[in-house]
Amino acid sequence: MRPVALITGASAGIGRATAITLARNDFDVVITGRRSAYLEALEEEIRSKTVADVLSLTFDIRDQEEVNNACEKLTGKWEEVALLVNNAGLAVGLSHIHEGVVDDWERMIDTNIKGLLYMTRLISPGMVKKGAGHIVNIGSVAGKEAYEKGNVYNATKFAVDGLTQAMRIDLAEHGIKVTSISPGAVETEFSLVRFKGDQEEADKVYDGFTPLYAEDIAEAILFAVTRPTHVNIDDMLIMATSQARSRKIVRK
Ligand code: NDP
Ligand code: 8X3
Repeated sequence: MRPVALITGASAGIGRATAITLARNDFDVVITGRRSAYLEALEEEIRSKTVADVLSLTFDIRDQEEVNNACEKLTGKWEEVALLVNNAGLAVGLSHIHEGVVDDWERMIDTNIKGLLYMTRLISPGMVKKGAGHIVNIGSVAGKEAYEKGNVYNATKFAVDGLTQAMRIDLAEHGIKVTSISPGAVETEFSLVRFKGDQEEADKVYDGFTPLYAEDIAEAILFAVTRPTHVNIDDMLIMATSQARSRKIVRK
Protein backbone atom coordinates (compact mmCIF):
# COMPACT_ATOMS: atom_id res chain seq x y z
CA MET A 1 0.00 0.00 0.00
CA ARG A 2 1.26 3.50 -0.87
CA PRO A 3 1.96 5.70 2.17
CA VAL A 4 -0.29 8.74 2.66
CA ALA A 5 1.21 12.23 2.79
CA LEU A 6 -0.88 15.17 4.01
CA ILE A 7 0.37 18.53 2.77
CA THR A 8 -1.09 21.75 4.18
CA GLY A 9 -1.13 24.80 1.94
CA ALA A 10 -1.12 22.69 -1.22
CA SER A 11 -3.23 25.09 -3.29
CA ALA A 12 -0.14 27.12 -4.26
CA GLY A 13 3.63 27.44 -4.18
CA ILE A 14 5.80 25.06 -2.20
CA GLY A 15 2.88 22.93 -1.00
CA ARG A 16 1.54 22.48 -4.52
CA ALA A 17 4.95 21.46 -5.90
CA THR A 18 5.46 19.11 -2.94
CA ALA A 19 2.11 17.39 -3.52
CA ILE A 20 2.99 16.75 -7.17
CA THR A 21 6.51 15.55 -6.33
CA LEU A 22 5.29 13.17 -3.62
CA ALA A 23 2.48 11.89 -5.86
CA ARG A 24 5.09 11.11 -8.54
CA ASN A 25 7.17 9.28 -5.95
CA ASP A 26 4.88 6.62 -4.53
CA PHE A 27 2.78 8.62 -2.07
CA ASP A 28 -0.98 9.05 -2.11
CA VAL A 29 -1.66 12.64 -1.14
CA VAL A 30 -4.12 14.65 0.94
CA ILE A 31 -4.04 18.25 -0.26
CA THR A 32 -5.40 21.08 1.86
CA GLY A 33 -5.99 24.83 1.70
CA ARG A 34 -8.81 27.38 1.66
CA ARG A 35 -9.23 27.79 -2.12
CA SER A 36 -11.22 24.75 -3.21
CA ALA A 37 -11.04 25.60 -6.94
CA TYR A 38 -7.22 25.53 -6.78
CA LEU A 39 -7.31 22.21 -4.91
CA GLU A 40 -9.71 20.75 -7.51
CA ALA A 41 -7.36 21.82 -10.33
CA LEU A 42 -4.41 20.23 -8.53
CA GLU A 43 -6.42 17.07 -7.92
CA GLU A 44 -7.10 16.87 -11.69
CA GLU A 45 -3.42 17.42 -12.48
CA ILE A 46 -2.23 14.75 -10.06
CA ARG A 47 -4.79 12.25 -11.36
CA SER A 48 -3.83 12.90 -14.99
CA LYS A 49 -0.04 12.88 -14.50
CA THR A 50 0.49 10.24 -11.81
CA VAL A 51 -0.97 6.99 -10.51
CA ALA A 52 -1.45 8.50 -7.04
CA ASP A 53 -4.77 8.69 -5.26
CA VAL A 54 -5.65 12.15 -4.01
CA LEU A 55 -8.08 13.63 -1.49
CA SER A 56 -8.79 17.37 -1.11
CA LEU A 57 -9.76 18.92 2.21
CA THR A 58 -10.80 22.57 2.24
CA PHE A 59 -10.38 24.43 5.51
CA ASP A 60 -8.95 27.53 7.14
CA ILE A 61 -6.09 26.22 9.26
CA ARG A 62 -6.61 29.06 11.78
CA ASP A 63 -9.99 27.65 12.78
CA GLN A 64 -9.51 24.58 14.96
CA GLU A 65 -13.12 23.45 14.62
CA GLU A 66 -12.94 23.70 10.80
CA VAL A 67 -9.66 21.75 10.86
CA ASN A 68 -11.14 19.01 13.03
CA ASN A 69 -14.35 18.75 10.98
CA ALA A 70 -12.49 18.56 7.66
CA CYS A 71 -10.08 15.95 8.97
CA GLU A 72 -12.99 13.70 9.95
CA LYS A 73 -12.95 12.78 6.24
CA LEU A 74 -9.65 11.00 6.87
CA THR A 75 -11.17 7.54 7.00
CA GLY A 76 -10.30 4.15 5.48
CA LYS A 77 -6.99 4.29 3.61
CA TRP A 78 -6.64 8.01 4.45
CA GLU A 79 -6.75 7.43 8.21
CA GLU A 80 -3.11 6.44 8.51
CA VAL A 81 -1.06 9.50 7.58
CA ALA A 82 2.60 8.50 7.26
CA LEU A 83 3.89 11.97 6.39
CA LEU A 84 2.60 15.36 7.53
CA VAL A 85 4.05 18.39 5.74
CA ASN A 86 3.21 21.47 7.81
CA ASN A 87 3.63 24.00 5.02
CA ALA A 88 0.64 26.39 5.12
CA GLY A 89 1.91 29.80 6.12
CA LEU A 90 2.30 33.41 5.19
CA ALA A 91 3.84 36.77 5.88
CA VAL A 92 1.46 39.73 5.96
CA GLY A 93 2.92 43.21 5.81
CA LEU A 94 6.44 44.49 6.36
CA SER A 95 6.71 47.23 8.98
CA HIS A 96 8.73 48.40 11.95
CA ILE A 97 7.43 47.02 15.23
CA HIS A 98 6.09 50.40 16.42
CA GLU A 99 4.04 50.73 13.23
CA GLY A 100 2.87 47.12 12.97
CA VAL A 101 -0.72 46.16 12.14
CA VAL A 102 -2.12 43.96 14.90
CA ASP A 103 -4.48 42.15 12.51
CA ASP A 104 -1.50 41.22 10.31
CA TRP A 105 0.33 39.90 13.37
CA GLU A 106 -2.65 37.77 14.35
CA ARG A 107 -2.99 36.30 10.86
CA MET A 108 0.67 35.23 10.92
CA ILE A 109 0.61 33.86 14.47
CA ASP A 110 -2.69 32.02 13.93
CA THR A 111 -1.59 30.47 10.63
CA ASN A 112 2.12 29.82 11.06
CA ILE A 113 2.11 28.70 14.70
CA LYS A 114 -1.38 27.76 15.81
CA GLY A 115 -2.36 26.14 12.49
CA LEU A 116 0.80 24.02 12.55
CA LEU A 117 -0.02 22.99 16.12
CA TYR A 118 -3.65 22.08 15.33
CA MET A 119 -2.53 19.81 12.48
CA THR A 120 0.25 18.23 14.50
CA ARG A 121 -2.06 17.58 17.46
CA LEU A 122 -4.55 15.91 15.15
CA ILE A 123 -2.20 13.75 13.09
CA SER A 124 0.64 12.83 15.47
CA PRO A 125 -1.38 10.51 17.79
CA GLY A 126 -1.92 8.12 14.85
CA MET A 127 1.83 8.10 14.22
CA VAL A 128 2.54 7.48 17.92
CA LYS A 129 0.06 4.58 17.89
CA LYS A 130 1.82 3.09 14.86
CA GLY A 131 5.32 3.80 16.17
CA ALA A 132 6.29 5.41 12.85
CA GLY A 133 5.77 8.53 10.80
CA HIS A 134 7.43 11.71 9.62
CA ILE A 135 6.57 15.37 10.22
CA VAL A 136 8.18 18.03 8.03
CA ASN A 137 7.80 21.63 9.18
CA ILE A 138 8.45 24.42 6.70
CA GLY A 139 10.48 27.05 8.52
CA SER A 140 12.43 29.83 6.85
CA VAL A 141 15.72 31.67 6.84
CA ALA A 142 13.47 34.22 8.60
CA GLY A 143 13.44 31.78 11.52
CA LYS A 144 17.25 31.73 11.67
CA GLU A 145 17.95 35.48 11.57
CA ALA A 146 15.68 38.49 12.10
CA TYR A 147 15.64 41.29 9.55
CA GLU A 148 14.38 44.87 9.52
CA LYS A 149 10.56 45.02 9.50
CA GLY A 150 10.35 41.20 9.65
CA ASN A 151 9.62 41.11 13.42
CA VAL A 152 6.41 39.07 13.83
CA TYR A 153 6.96 36.92 10.72
CA ASN A 154 10.49 36.27 12.07
CA ALA A 155 9.01 35.36 15.45
CA THR A 156 6.57 32.85 13.93
CA LYS A 157 9.36 31.14 12.01
CA PHE A 158 11.66 31.13 15.07
CA ALA A 159 8.71 29.41 16.76
CA VAL A 160 8.56 26.80 13.99
CA ASP A 161 12.27 26.16 14.56
CA GLY A 162 11.71 25.77 18.31
CA LEU A 163 8.69 23.55 17.84
CA THR A 164 10.58 21.34 15.41
CA GLN A 165 13.30 20.81 18.02
CA ALA A 166 10.71 20.14 20.72
CA MET A 167 8.73 17.73 18.54
CA ARG A 168 11.91 15.88 17.64
CA ILE A 169 12.60 15.36 21.36
CA ASP A 170 9.04 14.35 22.26
CA LEU A 171 8.50 12.02 19.32
CA ALA A 172 11.91 10.31 19.06
CA GLU A 173 10.92 7.53 21.46
CA HIS A 174 7.93 6.77 19.23
CA GLY A 175 10.04 6.21 16.11
CA ILE A 176 8.72 9.38 14.45
CA LYS A 177 11.02 11.51 12.32
CA VAL A 178 10.83 15.30 12.51
CA THR A 179 12.48 17.62 10.00
CA SER A 180 12.52 21.33 9.35
CA ILE A 181 13.15 22.69 5.89
CA SER A 182 14.06 26.38 5.95
CA PRO A 183 14.16 28.14 2.59
CA GLY A 184 15.41 31.57 1.60
CA ALA A 185 13.55 33.50 -1.11
CA VAL A 186 11.30 31.21 -3.17
CA GLU A 187 9.27 32.73 -6.01
CA THR A 188 5.66 31.83 -5.18
CA GLU A 189 2.54 33.79 -4.19
CA PHE A 190 4.34 34.55 -0.90
CA SER A 191 5.31 38.15 -1.70
CA LEU A 192 1.97 38.94 -3.35
CA VAL A 193 0.32 37.88 -0.09
CA ARG A 194 2.85 39.80 2.02
CA PHE A 195 2.21 42.99 0.01
CA LYS A 196 -1.56 42.41 0.04
CA GLY A 197 -1.98 42.01 -3.73
CA ASP A 198 0.52 44.70 -4.85
CA GLN A 199 2.14 42.85 -7.80
CA GLU A 200 4.71 45.58 -8.44
CA GLU A 201 6.06 45.37 -4.86
CA ALA A 202 6.00 41.57 -5.02
CA ASP A 203 7.96 41.49 -8.29
CA LYS A 204 10.70 43.68 -6.78
CA VAL A 205 11.53 40.92 -4.28
CA TYR A 206 12.71 38.58 -7.05
CA ASP A 207 14.17 41.25 -9.32
CA GLY A 208 17.73 40.91 -10.64
CA PHE A 209 18.60 37.45 -9.32
CA THR A 210 17.49 33.86 -9.72
CA PRO A 211 15.47 32.92 -6.64
CA LEU A 212 14.60 29.43 -5.53
CA TYR A 213 11.57 27.80 -7.14
CA ALA A 214 8.93 25.78 -5.33
CA GLU A 215 10.21 22.61 -7.03
CA ASP A 216 13.65 23.10 -5.43
CA ILE A 217 12.06 22.87 -2.00
CA ALA A 218 9.82 19.97 -3.03
CA GLU A 219 12.94 18.03 -4.08
CA ALA A 220 14.57 18.73 -0.70
CA ILE A 221 11.47 17.48 1.07
CA LEU A 222 11.48 14.34 -1.08
CA PHE A 223 15.14 13.77 -0.17
CA ALA A 224 14.42 14.19 3.56
CA VAL A 225 11.46 11.79 3.53
CA THR A 226 13.15 9.05 1.53
CA ARG A 227 16.21 8.48 3.74
CA PRO A 228 16.65 5.03 5.31
CA THR A 229 14.78 4.35 8.58
CA HIS A 230 17.86 5.06 10.72
CA VAL A 231 18.50 8.52 9.18
CA ASN A 232 16.67 11.71 10.28
CA ILE A 233 17.33 14.99 8.51
CA ASP A 234 16.87 17.43 11.42
CA ASP A 235 17.20 20.73 9.60
CA MET A 236 17.94 22.00 6.12
CA LEU A 237 18.62 25.68 5.32
CA ILE A 238 18.32 26.18 1.57
CA MET A 239 19.21 29.43 -0.18
CA ALA A 240 19.41 30.74 -3.73
CA THR A 241 23.08 30.97 -4.72
CA SER A 242 22.73 34.76 -4.96
CA GLN A 243 21.25 35.07 -1.46
CA ALA A 244 23.98 34.86 1.17
CA ARG A 245 21.85 36.10 4.08
CA SER A 246 18.23 37.18 4.58
CA ARG A 247 18.92 40.66 3.28
CA LYS A 248 22.18 40.07 1.37
CA ILE A 249 21.09 39.31 -2.18
CA VAL A 250 23.42 39.86 -5.14
CA ARG A 251 21.28 41.50 -7.83
CA LYS A 252 22.48 42.22 -11.37
P1 NDP B 1 2.17 30.65 -1.16
O1 NDP B 1 1.48 31.92 -0.77
O2 NDP B 1 2.45 30.40 -2.59
O3 NDP B 1 1.36 29.40 -0.56
C1 NDP B 1 0.88 29.42 0.76
C2 NDP B 1 -0.06 28.27 0.99
O4 NDP B 1 -0.53 28.32 2.34
C3 NDP B 1 -1.28 28.33 0.08
O5 NDP B 1 -1.59 27.05 -0.39
C4 NDP B 1 -2.39 28.84 1.00
O6 NDP B 1 -3.63 28.29 0.61
C5 NDP B 1 -1.94 28.23 2.35
N1 NDP B 1 -2.54 28.99 3.44
C6 NDP B 1 -2.27 30.27 3.82
N2 NDP B 1 -3.09 30.64 4.82
C7 NDP B 1 -3.90 29.58 5.07
C8 NDP B 1 -4.97 29.35 5.97
N3 NDP B 1 -5.39 30.30 6.84
N4 NDP B 1 -5.60 28.16 5.96
C9 NDP B 1 -5.19 27.18 5.11
N5 NDP B 1 -4.18 27.33 4.23
C10 NDP B 1 -3.55 28.52 4.21
O7 NDP B 1 3.53 30.65 -0.31
P2 NDP B 1 4.74 29.61 -0.24
O8 NDP B 1 4.47 28.39 -0.99
O9 NDP B 1 5.96 30.36 -0.55
O10 NDP B 1 4.73 29.33 1.34
C11 NDP B 1 4.66 28.04 1.88
C12 NDP B 1 5.44 28.03 3.21
O11 NDP B 1 6.80 28.31 2.95
C13 NDP B 1 4.98 29.07 4.22
O12 NDP B 1 4.99 28.49 5.51
C14 NDP B 1 6.05 30.15 4.13
O13 NDP B 1 6.18 30.89 5.31
C15 NDP B 1 7.26 29.31 3.84
N6 NDP B 1 8.40 29.98 3.22
C16 NDP B 1 8.26 30.64 2.03
C17 NDP B 1 9.35 31.28 1.47
C18 NDP B 1 9.26 32.07 0.22
O14 NDP B 1 10.17 32.89 -0.05
N7 NDP B 1 8.26 31.87 -0.63
C19 NDP B 1 10.67 31.22 2.12
C20 NDP B 1 10.69 30.50 3.36
C21 NDP B 1 9.59 29.89 3.88
P3 NDP B 1 -5.01 29.10 0.52
O15 NDP B 1 -4.68 30.53 0.23
O16 NDP B 1 -5.75 28.40 -0.56
O17 NDP B 1 -5.62 28.90 1.86
C1 8X3 C 1 10.31 33.85 3.45
C2 8X3 C 1 11.66 34.39 3.18
O1 8X3 C 1 13.29 36.30 3.69
O2 8X3 C 1 11.08 36.91 2.87
O3 8X3 C 1 10.26 33.14 4.65
O4 8X3 C 1 11.36 36.12 5.10
S1 8X3 C 1 11.84 36.00 3.74
